Order: sequence, then structure tokens, then C-alpha cells
Amino acid sequence: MELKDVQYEKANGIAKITINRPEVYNAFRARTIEELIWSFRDAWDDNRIGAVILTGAGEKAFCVGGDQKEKGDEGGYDYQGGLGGGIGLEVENLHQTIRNIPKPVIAAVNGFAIGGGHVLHVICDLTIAADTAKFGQTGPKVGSFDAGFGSAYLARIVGEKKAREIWYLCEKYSAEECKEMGLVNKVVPANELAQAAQEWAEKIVEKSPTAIKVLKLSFNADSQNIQGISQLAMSNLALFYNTAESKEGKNAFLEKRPVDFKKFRG
Ligand code: S0N
Repeated sequence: MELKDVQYEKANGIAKITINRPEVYNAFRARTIEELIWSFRDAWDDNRIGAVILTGAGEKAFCVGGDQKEKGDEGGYDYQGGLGGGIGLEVENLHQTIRNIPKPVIAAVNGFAIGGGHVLHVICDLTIAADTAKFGQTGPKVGSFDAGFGSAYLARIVGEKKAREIWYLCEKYSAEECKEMGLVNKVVPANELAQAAQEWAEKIVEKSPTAIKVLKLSFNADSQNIQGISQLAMSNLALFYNTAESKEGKNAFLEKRPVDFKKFRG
């Protein structure tokens, strides 16, 4: 596959996948998701690869979710190709691929991890963050949600109260705060992030591949019921994107004006 939105490298048993749209803070569009799935599938099929690093290009952002500029008049993302998906993005498929690839995935969070971009690091096996990184969900601010792994699995990690706070208030959290919540494994100075992720990947690649694989499958099995919630949530999201309420969130963000959800009450 010709890669435009993603950089994909393999060396010494480690695959490195970089979301490469720094001009939009590494927001993803349909093509980005397709390329990410392709890259993860390649790492999955390559028996020489024992660990994967997911990161973002540039210093500003890891990923800030769906590219709001790619959303069409119907509310969903503009996309005609691929497998087809309710919201116009194969995000659910990507989530499944990151979860099910039988090799640990390390998120190296180099900046903003917001919205759907935050969900990506939540799903990864491990997260190492630059001390400058910022984390958070924005769905209710922009007329969107990820009510599957992005909320239910998040709650398993940080606890119900904290997960509800993260989604209902849409605040941003520092890397250190996220480490205290158990949402980040390690915080390093920004200029040491790539090396820190590489060192952890190297340690994993030295281990028994079968033991690592079975452990990952075992961790996954315990939370696999969330997949059904995810499917329901994405179906609901597809319907919601086509409403005036959701479009108000998207339009306010694009027009850089305060959002007005008051008219949708009552
Ligand atoms: C990242 C934020 C906090 C940065 O704020 P800051 O520093 O004030 O910079 P800005 O001027 O706001 O942004 C800099 C430039 O980057 C562009 N930009 C930022 N985010 C996006 C985006 N998502 N899409 C397109 N462009 C983006 C800005 O427009 C600006 O460029 P210029 O100056 O040229 O206009 C701040 O930007 C922020 O909060 N961004 C919004 C992030 C967002 O709302 N993401 C989608 C959120 N969705 C959800 O939370 C739930 C949905 C979900 O998880 C999901 C599930 C399935 C499928 C898709 C999604 C999905 O993410 O939509």
C-alpha cells in the first residue's frame, strides 16, 4: 500500500508507526485509518516483529482524533472507499487491530492526545509520554463520543469516577497527572521519548514471543465484552453525526466560536 498519512518502519524486531499529518495535529481521516490498519496488519503478519511503537509526527501532537475538516454535510466523515463504516471511518476496525495484534503496542505520546487520538493511546498496551504531552476527551464539546473502548475500557484503567470526569468535563491532563491515574506507564523529557519507547520495545523483543502473545490475549479476553459495547456505540455515533446537535459541535469548532448546545435541551 502506498503510505501518505503514516510512516512505517521496521528494524531489529520493532515496527514503528507514525501518524504523519502534523499540519492538523495528526488528526486522522479515512485514509489515515486505512494506512494505520495496513501497517498494524503488516507488523502482525511479520514473525520477525515482536513489538510495535505508535507515535505522532512533530512536537505538537500524538493525535487529536477525527479530522473535523473532513466531516461532510451529512455529519459523518467523507469517505467512499474501503470496507465502509457507519461513521465513514474504520475506527472500530483499527481499535480491534491494535487490541488483537498478538504483540505489545507502545504508545509514545509526544504531544496532544485528544478525542479519538486519546482513545488510541488508551487501547495501546503501554503508554510512555513526553513531559509536555496533554491528554483528554473532547467528544461532548464537539458533538461526538466514543462510548465503547474509549469510555468502558478507560474506566477499567482509571476507575469509574475519573473516567466519567474525563468525559463529562472535557478537561486536559498533564502526563504526570495521567501517570498518577495509571493511564500512563512512564513520563520522560520530550527529547528522550523516542529512545525510551525504543528501549522498552527492545526489552519486550528479548522475551518469549509465545509467552507475551498469550499474556496479551489473556488481558484482552477479560475485557473483550467491551467490543459489543463498541459496536453499539459506533452505530449510535453514525446516527448522531447526522443530527443538528452534533453538527453544531463540529461547526463551532471549525468556525472557532463558542458552541451552543442549549437549544437542544427540552
Ligand atoms: C488539540 C487542541 C486541544 C489544541 O488546541 P490549541 O493548542 O489551542 O490549537 P488549535 O488552534 O485549536 O489547533 C491547532 C490547529 O490544529 C487544527 N486541529 C486541531 N484538532 C483538529 C481536528 N480534530 N481536526 C482538524 N483540525 C484540527 C486546528 O483547526 C488548528 O488549525 P487551524 O489554525 O489551521 O485552524 C484543540 O485543537 C482541540 O481540542 N481539537 C479538537 C479535537 C477534537 O475535537 N477531536 C475530535 C474529538 N472526538 C471525540 O472526542 C470523540 C470521538 C471519537 O473518539 C471518535 C471515535 C470514532 C471516530 C472518530 C472519532 C473522533 O475523534 O471524531
